[in-house]
Amino acid sequence: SVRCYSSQKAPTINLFGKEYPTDDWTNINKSIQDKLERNLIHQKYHPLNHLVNKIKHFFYKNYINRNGNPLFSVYDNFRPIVSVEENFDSLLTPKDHVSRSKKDCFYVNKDYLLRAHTTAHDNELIRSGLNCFLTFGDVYRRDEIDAKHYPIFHQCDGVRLFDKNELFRNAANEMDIFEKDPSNLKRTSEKQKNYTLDACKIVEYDLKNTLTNLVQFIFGTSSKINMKWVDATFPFTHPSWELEIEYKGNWYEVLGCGILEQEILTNAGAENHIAWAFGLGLERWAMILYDISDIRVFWSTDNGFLSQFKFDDPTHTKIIKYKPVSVYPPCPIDISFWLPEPSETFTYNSNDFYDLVRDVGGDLVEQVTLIDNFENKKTKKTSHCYRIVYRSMDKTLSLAEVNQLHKLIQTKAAEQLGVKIR
Ligand code: FA5
Ligand code: MG
Repeated sequence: SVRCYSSQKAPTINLFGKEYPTDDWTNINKSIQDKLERNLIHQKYHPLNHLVNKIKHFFYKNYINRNGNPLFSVYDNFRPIVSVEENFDSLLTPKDHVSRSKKDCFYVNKDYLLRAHTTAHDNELIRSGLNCFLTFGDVYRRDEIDAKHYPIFHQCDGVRLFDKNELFRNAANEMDIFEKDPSNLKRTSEKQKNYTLDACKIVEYDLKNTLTNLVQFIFGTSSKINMKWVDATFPFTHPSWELEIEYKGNWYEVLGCGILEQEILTNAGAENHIAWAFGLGLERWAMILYDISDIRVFWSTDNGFLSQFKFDDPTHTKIIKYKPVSVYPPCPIDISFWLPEPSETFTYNSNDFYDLVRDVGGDLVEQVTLIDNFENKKTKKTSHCYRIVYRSMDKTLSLAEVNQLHKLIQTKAAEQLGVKIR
């Protein structure tokens, strides 16, 4: 079926000054395009920039090689456009995995997308011969809109490879990374098929130790923090874990990690190694560190926000708590419509509507929620009702202003998604 935007789609899309051909997969809207070059992690005094500097500092300070140089190389300047191969195939994501869907990703076209995670660069960096590296960057996922979700956020990925000598040091003559005993050549909950349990346990310990120390370093100065490891699954690691930390009485997932699948190392020319990998969400960390309750404020250009972070922090121990600036009242309005009947022209899904609202309303939209969904048994038609909460970070919105915006959303939804406003 043809997607809703295809009727008005231009033959190319311009990203970072380069024209990319569009096709049925293209679904990058203008509000995303406008933010591609904001470069928040490089903006001096931005809270994400502070956090990136702290994480770099932690790895520079604690991991030094024999020559006194930092062990980890840092990459924080890769463009977010990656191939489907890099984002998914190179990481063993099955061809039919849900995470590939254009419902969830921003595709440039069928071959390229805005990376959905910074893990997308792991394969290439391992292939280039690196053993330890960190990548920082903006990542893109189509999602609902609220204080905790924004279609662009930022991640830091880290990878560390070990060969036999690095892993076992003085015991290297006695121990092996690769299993020799045929009866142990199997995948279990604790290890991959070809690796020994010893090797997996040491790598698991090193990974968890590194990340626990990082958490202590970043948050520990403010108060005692509770954390717990939870078993997880990723296509590219096994075993895998998530780390949750407690903040104001709730548990928040702050990272995913695990032992990199051996096949990825082999494909990247690093056979004879075992590796750990992790990926963490910078906004999550910054929100906890600075007490920021709304993820949209990271995009604020308001001085009331940015001026609170204007400090130099040479020791990387300064903790400040953010005072929210959005004191203006929310304005909720509902929108109801009949979904298009299945046809060749329109295939409705809620994420298209969320994107459209974000596109038209920009950051004046705080939240969109589906509050009612019913089918008329006779006509077989389905109706959706969404509540859109409008709120500005900078001022009280007038009713006239909000109504105008709401009308525009109604008109565009009818035009672009083929829905019938009720
Ligand atoms: C990943 O993206 C994996 N690439 C992480 C990984 C890397 C696992 C290497 C193993 C090895 P996930 O989708 O769970 O996993 O996101 C990782 C982190 O990003 C989460 O723990 C969370 O801190 C953050 N995150 C995820 N989704 C969002 C979101 N919508 N908004 C803000 N932060 C998010
Ligand atoms: Mg997760």
